[in-house]
Amino acid sequence: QKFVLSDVGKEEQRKQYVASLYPIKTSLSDFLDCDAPEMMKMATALSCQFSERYDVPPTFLARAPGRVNLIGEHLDYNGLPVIGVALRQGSMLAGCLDDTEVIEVQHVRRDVYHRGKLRADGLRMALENEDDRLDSDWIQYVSWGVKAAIAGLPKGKRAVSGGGRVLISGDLPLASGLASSSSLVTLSALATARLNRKRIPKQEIALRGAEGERIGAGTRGGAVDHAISMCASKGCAVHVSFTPRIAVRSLLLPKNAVLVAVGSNVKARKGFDELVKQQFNLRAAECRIAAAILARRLEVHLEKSVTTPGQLLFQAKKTSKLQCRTISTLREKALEAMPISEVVSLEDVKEQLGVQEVELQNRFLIGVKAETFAVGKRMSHVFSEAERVEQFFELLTNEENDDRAKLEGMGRILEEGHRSLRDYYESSCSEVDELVEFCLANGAVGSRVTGAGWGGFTISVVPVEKKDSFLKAVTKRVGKGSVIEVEPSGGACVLAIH
Ligand code: NG1
Ligand code: MG
Repeated sequence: QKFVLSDVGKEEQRKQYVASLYPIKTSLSDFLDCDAPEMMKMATALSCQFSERYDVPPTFLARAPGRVNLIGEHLDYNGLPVIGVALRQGSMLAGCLDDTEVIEVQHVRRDVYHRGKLRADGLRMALENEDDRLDSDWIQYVSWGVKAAIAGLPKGKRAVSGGGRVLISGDLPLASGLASSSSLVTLSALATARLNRKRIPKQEIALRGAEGERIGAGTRGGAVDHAISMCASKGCAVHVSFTPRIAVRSLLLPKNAVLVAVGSNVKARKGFDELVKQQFNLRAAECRIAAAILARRLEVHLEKSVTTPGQLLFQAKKTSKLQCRTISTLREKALEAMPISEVVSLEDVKEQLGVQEVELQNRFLIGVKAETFAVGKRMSHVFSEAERVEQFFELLTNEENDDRAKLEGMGRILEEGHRSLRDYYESSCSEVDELVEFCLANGAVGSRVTGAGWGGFTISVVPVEKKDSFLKAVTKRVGKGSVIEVEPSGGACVLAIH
């Protein structure tokens, strides 16, 4: 037989495509990515409860992990890379398909969560009259995931109805910066693909989930939570970049370092707490405004649709006059063009960008109500944080660094990251700052606020020999439920049950 190069190309492409699809596992330990008895118990209990509640056994399980960001905080929606780790903790679901066009949704904690029904396209149906003290907000997250997935499913005649029953459980602390909301949205999108008997790429689910959450919750966040949840590899940290398109790389962590997430017990419920949502969205608006002003000052052309610092860097690299190949040179140029102390008013923005009220509202503010914008401080965080992501990546991938150097380097980078979030991005709070100090005083080589902030969790790097004493000290301070020893999990997947 003749050797045809294009066939090899096609076969390679096909293999790559298959590898990009969300995985379907056939054994429980593969599905869970571990043999931990408590995880096995959780999955088995979920499956049993499903059978009890619905009188039929589930035909599949699905799980989507939460994540903890190591570095690159508030960079995803700014179009710049983030490094994080998928957690063993996350959201899990048991489901079965039927030939209706309705999805019945229940949570294992029926003492806390209302049950509900969604149309197969994600539209919410009227709640059944149950105890109205139960939380019904949570079903929104499910509906955003379903809607997002449906919008992304391959077009064409749908032969099946997409309906079924699902029972959901989870073991992530809520509203704490560990992506509890995104893991539920991602899980729901994944389950929707399954209910519709469709295999779609992991990254597609991640992007759809992020979009669904942005539209649904009204928070102007990015896709890092969903990307890590879908694309992580077991035992590894994940580097996610967004410009020009989403790309994921796995990184090995040094064996002498233990990562511990410690909660402040201050909740920041972005999706439903208007004050936190405004703060979060204000930061995103400040960054859009800053990127657009900087683009003008540095004479870099930005598309109207993407005014992010990430896009600024991408375009700056292509602008030969600027000689700006790296994030460090861009940072220097940005500092010259926009001092840290610079604050602009609404009038300044209009004047400097030459925009009218309508464009200002629709392109930059997007629902944010504010009079002034601390553009200098925000850019100081964004560019220095982007440099820290590069340093972190280099630290972990350069073979010349031994584990000791890696441990110490990670610690230093986390510490600098915290100072930047506290002083320049102003997304921490006093309880979290005190907790960071406490972690450092009890053996961590680096510690910082993680996730969106204004409360929630911290992440610490602890030398393995100090692990026990560190865990003891933090558990005494915040309680067992707020301490997570990070065990890097693989990404979301489905378990087919026959
Ligand atoms: P958390 O705090 O886990 O909800 C949020 C955003 C992320 C990212 C981080 C800050 C959403 C769904 N999540 O995460 O995209 O911007 O804050 O780094 O908006
Ligand atoms: Mg969230």
